[in-house]
This record gives sequence, C-alpha cells and structure tokens, in this order.
Amino acid sequence: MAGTSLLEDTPESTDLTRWRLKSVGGEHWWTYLSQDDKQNSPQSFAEKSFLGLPVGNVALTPAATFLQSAQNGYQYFERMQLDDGHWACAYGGPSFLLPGIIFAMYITESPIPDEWRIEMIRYLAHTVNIDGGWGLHDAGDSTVFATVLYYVSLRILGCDIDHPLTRNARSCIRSFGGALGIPQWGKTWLACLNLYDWSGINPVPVEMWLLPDWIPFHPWRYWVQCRVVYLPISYLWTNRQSIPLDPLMKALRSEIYLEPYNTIIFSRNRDNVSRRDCKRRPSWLLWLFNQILWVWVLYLRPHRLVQNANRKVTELIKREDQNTDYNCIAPVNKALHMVCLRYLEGIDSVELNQHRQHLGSYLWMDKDGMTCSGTNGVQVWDTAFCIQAIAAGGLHQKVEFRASLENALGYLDISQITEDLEDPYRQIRKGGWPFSTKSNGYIVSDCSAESLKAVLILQSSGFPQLISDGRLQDCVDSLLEMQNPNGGFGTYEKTRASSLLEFFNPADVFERIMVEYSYPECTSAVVTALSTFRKHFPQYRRQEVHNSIRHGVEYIKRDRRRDGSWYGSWAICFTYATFFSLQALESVGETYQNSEFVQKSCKWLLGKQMEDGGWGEHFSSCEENMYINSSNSQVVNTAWAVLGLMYAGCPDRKAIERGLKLIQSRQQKSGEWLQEDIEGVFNRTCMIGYPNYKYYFPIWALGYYSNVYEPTINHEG
Ligand code: LAN
Repeated sequence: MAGTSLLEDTPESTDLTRWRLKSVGGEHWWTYLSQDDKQNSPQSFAEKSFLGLPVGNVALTPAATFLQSAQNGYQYFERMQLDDGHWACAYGGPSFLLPGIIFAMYITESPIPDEWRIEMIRYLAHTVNIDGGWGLHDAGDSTVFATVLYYVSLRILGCDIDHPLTRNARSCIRSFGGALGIPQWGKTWLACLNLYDWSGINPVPVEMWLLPDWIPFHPWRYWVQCRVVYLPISYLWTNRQSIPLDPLMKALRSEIYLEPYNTIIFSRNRDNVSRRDCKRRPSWLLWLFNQILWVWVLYLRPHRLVQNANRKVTELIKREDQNTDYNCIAPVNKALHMVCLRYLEGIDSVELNQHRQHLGSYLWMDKDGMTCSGTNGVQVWDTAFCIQAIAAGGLHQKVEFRASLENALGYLDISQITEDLEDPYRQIRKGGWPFSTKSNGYIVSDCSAESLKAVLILQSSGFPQLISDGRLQDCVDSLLEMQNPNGGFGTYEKTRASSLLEFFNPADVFERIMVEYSYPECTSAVVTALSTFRKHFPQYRRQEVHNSIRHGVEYIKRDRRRDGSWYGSWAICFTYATFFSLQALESVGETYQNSEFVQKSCKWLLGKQMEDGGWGEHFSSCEENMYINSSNSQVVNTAWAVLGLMYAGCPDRKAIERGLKLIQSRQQKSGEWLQEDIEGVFNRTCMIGYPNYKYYFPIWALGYYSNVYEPTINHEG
C-alpha cells in the first residue's frame, strides 16, 4: 500500500535544473539559483543524478571478473563525490521530521521559501499511501501520527482544504477517529501550534533536571537522542507554550477532530493512542508514575523550583546549540529548540537567526521533492565505508582512483573531533568521529571505528599522512572510554542507567529509546578497528586494547541468537549485524577453519540464500524480531551476506559466487546499481534510507572476493 500515489495530477514542481548542492566543511545544503546564475554554474554529475536529470552516462567496458565489476562500480560512485571529499545522499524515511521543521518555521515566523514549499508538497504527493495517509516511515502503513502531522504541514505550506492531498488525508484522519489518538510527540507538536491542550499531555516537568545527578533515573542518564528531545519538550510542556490562535489554526481545529474543538476534554485523552500507531503499550508503571506526577505538578510543586528548573533547562538548551553550531544532534531537537527560543529570546534573536541559517543542511532535495534528513547528512559514515570498500579489492592502489581517495581522506581529516567539551553531561570525545559533520559535535562509537580503519588503510599504503599518530591514538583513547561493563559498545555514550527505565518510555511509537544499549554492530566495528590499530601500534596501551578486544568479542558471542544470527538495530537487519560480527571475529583470527561458532553462523547465512543466489530481508524483521524474507533479493543484503561468509572464510565458494553473480547481474552498464528497498532502521520501528549502501557494499563484496580467492580466475559462465 505504501508509496502508491493517489494523485492523478502531477503536482507542481520547481525547475530542477536550477538546484545546486553547496558544501562547506561537509555541511551541505541545496540552493535554488536564479535563471541567470544557473547559466554560470553548470550542474554537476552528482546534482543531476540526485535530481533524476539525464547525466549522460557512459557504458563502461563490461566486467569479466568480480573485481572489474567493483571497479566499474567505483567509476560510477566516484563521480558522485562532492568537492570536499565526502559523499552526500538523501537520508529520508521517517515522517515525523519534516513536520517538525515546518512547524518550527511557522511558530518562529521564519518565511518558508517558495521553492521549498513546492518541493515539500511534491514529496508528500510522492509518498502518500493509497488511503490518503502516511506511515511512521515512507514504507509503512498509514498512522494517525504521520497523517495528522503531514496534514497540518500541508495546510501551513499553503494547500487549501480542497487540495487532493488534504482532502484525502482529512478523510483518512476521520476514518482513524480524528487526531485525538495521536501519540505523545504528535500531541506535543499540536499543542505548540495551539491545536491541542497541554492538559492532554502527561507531565514532562522541567524539575526532573534538578534532581541530583546520582539518582538512577536522572535524565542525564537517558540515551542522548531521547534526553535531547525531552529537554526542550520539558520546557514547552511546563510553560504551556502555544502560539496565539490565528485564522489558519482556528480552521485546523475544526478539520482534524471529529468533534467540535470546544467540546473536547483533552485531559481525558492523555493516554489515548490510536491502535494503528501504538508500537509499545505504555506500562502500568508509567501510568502510575504519571498520576503521581500530576498530583505533584498540579498541587505540590513550589513555583520557585519551576523557575530554577527553567533556568537550568534554558542553559542546557543553549549549551547544546553552541556545542553543535546550531545544528543540534538531530532535526527533532533542532526544531523544538527553535520553538523554545521563540519564547526565550524572541523571533528576531541572534540565536534564532543562527538556527535559521542551519536549517538547509537538514533539507534534502531530490527527484521526488524535498524532505528532512534524519541527521544533517551521512558524510563521515559513507566516506569511511567507501574507502574500505575500495581498499577491499586493492583498488586504492590504482592511480586513477588516487585523487578521489585522497580527497576522501581529506574529509575524514577535517571532520575528526579534536577537542573535548567542558560539559558534565558529555563524555570525552577527542579523537573520535561523528556520523555526519564536525559541527554536529557528537562522536559515535562505530563512526569513529570505521573512520579509524579507513584512515589506517590509506595512510599505511602511501597516502599523505594527514592525521598524525597522536590523533589516531586519541581516537583509541575515546573508544576505550566508551566500552560498557558487559564488553559491548553503544552508539554515542556508555550506558548510564538501567534498561528498566524502558518501563517509563512515554513515546508510544519507538522501542528501546530510554537508555544506551550495547549493540553487536557498534561493538564489532570497534573490535575490528582496535584489531587493525594494534597491528600498526602494537605498543600503544597494549594491555587495555587487548582487554577491550577480548571483552568486545565475548559480548558479541554472547549476543548471538541460538540459530547463529545477530539482530541488527541500525539496518535491516540480521544480515547486517551478522556481517559485522563475522568481520570482528575474523579480525581476531576466529574463522570457519578453527571455530564451530563461526561455522554455525555461516550455516545460518547459507540457509537464507534465495533461489536466485541473493539474500533479501524485509524491514518487518526489525519489528517482528525474526528473519523475514522480502519478496525479492536485495543487492545490499546480498553484499552483507557474502561479505559475512567471506570474512568467515566459509568454504562454500559456489554459494558466495552465486551471491556475487546476483550483484553483478543487477549492475547497470554505467557501473551503478539501482535503488531497491529501504536499508536502515532505528528504534526497531522506523525505517530510514541509506542510498549509498547500494554502491559501496556491493563494491566491497565484489572487490573482497579477489582478496580471498584467486584474483585472476575468469568468473564468467
Ligand atoms: C542514527 C544514524 C546513524 C546510526 C549508526 C551510526 C548507523 C549506528 O550504527 C549508531 C546509531 C546512529 C548514530 C543513529 C542513532 C539514531 C538516529 C540519530 C539515526 C538512526 C538517524 C536518526 C536517529 C534519530 C534518533 C532520529 C530522531 C528520533 C528519535 C527517536 C529521537
């Protein structure tokens, strides 16, 4: 159902030949040139390709070997590299991000440029489901959450009530029982817009930030993505910040509910979450906790305490803004910060202007319109993997690829975080790498690990020594600090509180968001990186590195399922995590040849190979917690599976070659691969796209084959 457009008419579009992608220090944003300027700056290959415009592809010499296929793949992908060395991409999927940006702009009276407006509407026309609604993510069935937020967005963007998109969405909302059953984050946005009453949202009091830090459930202990969202929400909730009612909002009040607005008793809808939205029934503990909180906030708490807490929260909001150069960690808290600043500093404030300037880096324009990315890009992550993919087949030694790889190394050089923060709630970060840009400011365990590997590979094979030994050692120092007592690694930080806090997860639509967990993917990335690092620096913190690897491996082994697979949390799904885990085991010398443990995982992978030689995993694997085949094999899943088998040293060469042939058969004459199903996920329920995976993981698999087997064999036939 998802993605089938209801619209007979093609929605209005801008002139796609006028869009350009600017990039400075990795921060990238799309601009819309005037007709005159357009003539002076021709569109690049990457720009045309993102926008679906003809690129004048040349047919490459057909590949006779897997390695040549890899090479052809990179000949295409290389052309997509931006001048500052990184690769950009659409990073869309989730449906609750774009509305946040639109609402924040509306609330802060920031004009929405016409070209954005037109393209956002076009994006929504492209992704609407047959029933007129939208899902939690582009591929999902319609929910109240997404449909109401997008409906309000469309109205703000200028669609009137008779526009086909709004008309259909409205009847969809009505058939779902109206907007009252929207989950908590949706209720919050509606309340900010004065379309819902704050009394209908369970308490998120600012005072929680005044608790002593040692308290086991103090918010500083939450998973960083969760704490940064509830920080501005606590300010908005406590201070009941809604914009004044204007004619549009007045109209919307009568459009999104079944009953007249004034007759709704919002306080009775605090726990009302539509069945189609609710992924996680709130626990009775949360319910009880909320009742206690209501008594506290309504009758007990002293006013002075609220004032103090407001001060503290304001300080924390501003600190996050400064630490991230007004990008914030992700678009959800960025949008909410903007709303807070309207009240804290005013719509003309310097701070709000800073935020406005960085809005563009979250908005991605492509052939289907404009949407909001999950972060301000995937720059470091994609660049680090791309380098490793090329090197897997030794292609980094080829002169023709040297310049582009030097450029990629240059990007990793400028995006490494080189100093720590004076901030008690932030851990050390010096030497680590973020997911996107340096200005994002947060290092991630696996982004640091993948970048460290990429730098070590290039700098040890004759590339310029851009990053000093000391800086690489700093990265290891930060990584060692991030290991959890169970041996595993989380994403941004060490686990700071018990997973029991999950009973208090108020978000209805996401699972496992309250605290950091250890993940096999992140742990494997770090284990592999430390194993590589110690080959180059055998003496550096020798014992600690050794112990960290050992504990990491123990965690990875413990985390495996009985059937031999690993559950992946950041991409779909078991093939992803199994690839990483087998790679980590190989890095410490554990392979099919000497380990029954590895043999079992190979058997599991082989058991999932499809008739056509490929692998294909459906996104519902993530939610259902078990392997579910997609209807067709996918190049990305196939690449992970064969990579897993090859790292494991699986002797079933035929199966591996069948997988690689499938990948080869999907390669276009230009060297590229076409987009297939969505690749990524977060919090078990929300899918997110990693469009560059379809380039570098196949390249990696095809190239790596020549590393494992004889490179000279002709694989045709
Ligand atoms: C990401 C994107 C990258 C991802 C990997 C590096 C792939 C992973 O291995 C570690 C976790 C990380 C960094 C990650 C965490 C959660 C993010 C930031 C996202 C999936 C992108 C969007 C998502 C963010 C939480 C979206 C906002 C939603 C909330 C529930 C707060």
